[in-house]
This record gives sequence, C-alpha cells and structure tokens, in this order.
Amino acid sequence: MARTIYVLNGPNLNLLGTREPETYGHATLADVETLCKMTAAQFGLEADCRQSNREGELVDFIHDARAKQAAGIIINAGGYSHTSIALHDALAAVKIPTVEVHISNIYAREDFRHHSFTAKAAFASLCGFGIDGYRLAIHGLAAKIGVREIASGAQA
Ligand code: CA2
Repeated sequence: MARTIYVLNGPNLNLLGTREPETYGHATLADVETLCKMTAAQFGLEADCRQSNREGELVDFIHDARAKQAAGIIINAGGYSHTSIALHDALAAVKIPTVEVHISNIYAREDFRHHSFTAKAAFASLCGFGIDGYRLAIHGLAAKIGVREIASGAQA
C-alpha cells in the first residue's frame, strides 16, 4: 500500500502569511506544510509537500506522484486552478485520487475564480476553510482510499 501523499501548492502560495491576511490568514506555507505532515502522520501517511510558481513544474510534480505511486494528491493550484488545462490533463492522466483545496471561498470572490479546471480532475474540492482545508482534505482523502486514523493512545 502506497504511503505517500503529495501536497502541491501553486503560484504565489509561497507568500502566505506575508500579505493579504484578510483573505488568506496569517499562517505561512511552512505552517501549511507542517499541518499536512502532522495530519498525514495520523493516518500513517507521509506528506511530500511541494510548491512552485511555474505551471510546467507543477505538471512535473504530478507526474512524479505517479512515478512514486503516491496514494493521493492534495492540490491548491492557486491562480492556475482557473486557467490550466495542462494541470487538469496531468491530474486526469495519472488517475491518482485528488482533492482540490482553496484557502479562500472562491465562490464569494470574483467571477473569474468560480471555475476551476483542477476541480474537474479531482474527486472533491474544499474552499473557504482557511488552511484548515488542507487538514480536512487529508481526512477526506484517507477515507476515500480506505486508510484509517492510527489510534492516538489508550483512553482513560
Ligand atoms: O484561495 C486559494 O487558496 C486560492 O487558490 C489562492 C490563489 C487564488 O488565485 C485562487 O483564486 C484562490 C492565490 C494565491 C495567492 O496567495 C497569496 C498569499 C498571500 C499573499 C498574496 C497571495
């Protein structure tokens, strides 16, 4: 059973925590990655977290996920979500269970954010939960692929 999930973040998400806190909160990308690694570990999974500002590099990461037989992908493709047929095609090609995440509620924002190409290649999408969306996405992905949470210790 594959034990690695890929957590992919797209353009400008490296700026998290430095600007626009009213939209994206105060947490940094490092905080997101720590949250993902800790959440994945609760399921005995390892989160391989990557960020790129380049569309082609994100395509390469998706191909890497296939080559490494990743159990799942969590992706926030940032602005490319709304424009990138290439990312849609890569996700569709690798056939890895994928959850799309957006930190903000894209449906409460500008019309151009209401459509997502990556959503069409994902089995689920989450938006508007802030960075907690990544934690929720990992829980949903684990349920989808049949991975149970590891018991966290004896109950009193
Ligand atoms: O809400 C999300 O997670 C988005 O994917 C974020 C993208 C935006 O284009 C999508 O419509 C929704 C933008 C990421 C930019 O991140 C920044 C973070 C801090 C400061 C500036 C930009």
